Amino acid sequence: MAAIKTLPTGANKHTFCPGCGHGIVNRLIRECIEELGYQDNYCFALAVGCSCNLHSQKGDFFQAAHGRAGAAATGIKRTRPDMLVIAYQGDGDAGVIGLAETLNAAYRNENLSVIIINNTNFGMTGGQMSWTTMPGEVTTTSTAGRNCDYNGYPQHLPEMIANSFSHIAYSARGSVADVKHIMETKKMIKKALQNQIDKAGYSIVEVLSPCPTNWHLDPLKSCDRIENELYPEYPLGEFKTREDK
Ligand SMILES: Cc1ncc(C[n+]2csc(CCOP(=O)(O)OP(=O)(O)O)c2C)c(N)n1
Ligand code: SF4
Repeated sequence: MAAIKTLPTGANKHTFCPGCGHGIVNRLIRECIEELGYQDNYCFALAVGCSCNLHSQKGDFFQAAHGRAGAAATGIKRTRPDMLVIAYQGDGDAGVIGLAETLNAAYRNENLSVIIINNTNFGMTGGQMSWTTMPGEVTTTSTAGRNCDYNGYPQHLPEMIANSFSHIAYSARGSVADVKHIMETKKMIKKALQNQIDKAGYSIVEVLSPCPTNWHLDPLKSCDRIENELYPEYPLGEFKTREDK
């Protein structure tokens, strides 16, 4: 029997928790890489966090120090401009500890594709509060619920970058909570990669992603939470496109 669909090049059995959105996003990125013909010429600049699980996949990876994937990706891209370079990070890595590197890479309009997983917590280390944690959300470091007057309010990195650096190529937010949004997110990721191929400059895609383990919800209820709680705080869509330039 002929195969009608196979795994994209480099995809391997992953080591994320069951129901985690990281695995879906990884699959989307790999499909896009292959569809764009870059399966033999790409490199991930990997964040510290659950992103590290990408080491279970095949391909080229550079393990950056925590928060430094924006700087590491810059170095790789400047050294190998022919290579498709993807900074793959969590919200804690890109926003909390790595904000300087993230903003400066965008400010310099580095020709990069940055994919950020927003799961509203520091997943790998046990679910601590991140800057994306929702108001009132209970985490291991906000046990009474996030008090925004004391801890600050949720931050919106794609909007922040789109509003601050109008010269970048692309800024968007997607979701992997259901099939429709997974397909829309794939289009966003593909645009971010195509922009890099076209030397259009910096592209960032944040993806709302379930973390069933630290949310203490089953995978389906985690997707419901994204739809019901996260969409009002984190609107989906494109905040900056090449056409706006
Ligand atoms: C310099 C440094 N500080 C802290 C840590 C501990 N640490 C490892 S992963 C992580 C949080 C990652 O959270 P996030 O970026 O949101 O990614 P997720 O795991 O949720 O995908 C932290 C604080 C570290 N490894 N290095
Ligand atoms: S801890 Fe959360 S983000 Fe990390 S692999 Fe598990 S479900 Fe995914």
